[in-house]
Amino acid sequence: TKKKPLVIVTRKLPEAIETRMMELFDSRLNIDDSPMDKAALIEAVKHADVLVPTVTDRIDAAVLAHAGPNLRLIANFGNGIDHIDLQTARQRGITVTNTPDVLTEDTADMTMGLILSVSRRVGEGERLIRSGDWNGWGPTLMLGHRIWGKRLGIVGMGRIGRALARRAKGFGLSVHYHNRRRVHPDIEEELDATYWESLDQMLAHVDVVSVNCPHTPATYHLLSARRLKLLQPHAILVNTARGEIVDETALTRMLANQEIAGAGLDVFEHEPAVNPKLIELNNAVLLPHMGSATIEGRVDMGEKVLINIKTFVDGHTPPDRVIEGLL
Ligand code: 8YV
Repeated sequence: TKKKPLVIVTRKLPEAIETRMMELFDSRLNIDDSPMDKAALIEAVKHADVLVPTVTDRIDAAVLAHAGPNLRLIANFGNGIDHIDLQTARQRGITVTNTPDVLTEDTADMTMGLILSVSRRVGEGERLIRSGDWNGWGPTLMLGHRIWGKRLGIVGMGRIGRALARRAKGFGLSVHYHNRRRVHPDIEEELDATYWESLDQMLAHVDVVSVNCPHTPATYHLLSARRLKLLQPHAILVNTARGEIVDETALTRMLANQEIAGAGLDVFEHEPAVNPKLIELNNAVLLPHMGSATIEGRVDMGEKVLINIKTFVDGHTPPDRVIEGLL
């Protein structure tokens, strides 16, 4: 029989996935979930046939320079692959896969949760009770803004953007979007979504902005200081995509000066570091990158990883091969 491929997994995955991983492959798991430093990553790419990284592993050209001849597949546990240098991987003949679809709905849920939390001051209300200072109901206590009847502008109408649009419609928001390409008219109609070719114009028009595009060189600081200034003072911004898409320093300044009303952030420019000024702000709801963090979703992601590896080592094109030019 053929020798099983050596699969190195950088983080601890759900138990059911690890069990299957051990059955199928010669798997090296990360039992205590201690993060791999650069030296450990380099060791891993030297020896593995398949590497399973996560968003916390920076697989850049410097790491890939040490890739051994056996490394043929990087099967990412997660959808975003901005932490992997795709060009270098391609040049070295390494296939990259991700885990789309299975985290779409969970991430859209969390995005909706952030929109509600910011506009209805969920974090502030929680803090008031926990501080012990709550004196009881009052007619002007903790007033937020209603979201029904407001305009939502989605930046990036891919899978998560569309799942968010469906939810937003149910909450009575009107849906606007900006995307590199206009989506199919049937989808636009189904989602009741209005296309804005100009991101600038959409930003000036909406009450809520949600960032749902991938982080690529083209979207780095897409929401720049200049663009953020186009937002209306009552607008709120939520980001469940990647911190790098928004100029965090400019956003923080605008929140502090109340130039926009609030922000809900699940992702940050320099994770796990969070701008200390953001932490002091009451009008920011901050979450530790948990947009897709459901028990079910993590298992689904793991199953996707298993299928991608299995298909690849059996000699076929894995279902979730990342195609560089498409991003
Ligand atoms: C994952 C994410 O938890 O999939 C993504 O792009 O940001 C998260 O849903 C993370 O990537 C795991 O690697």
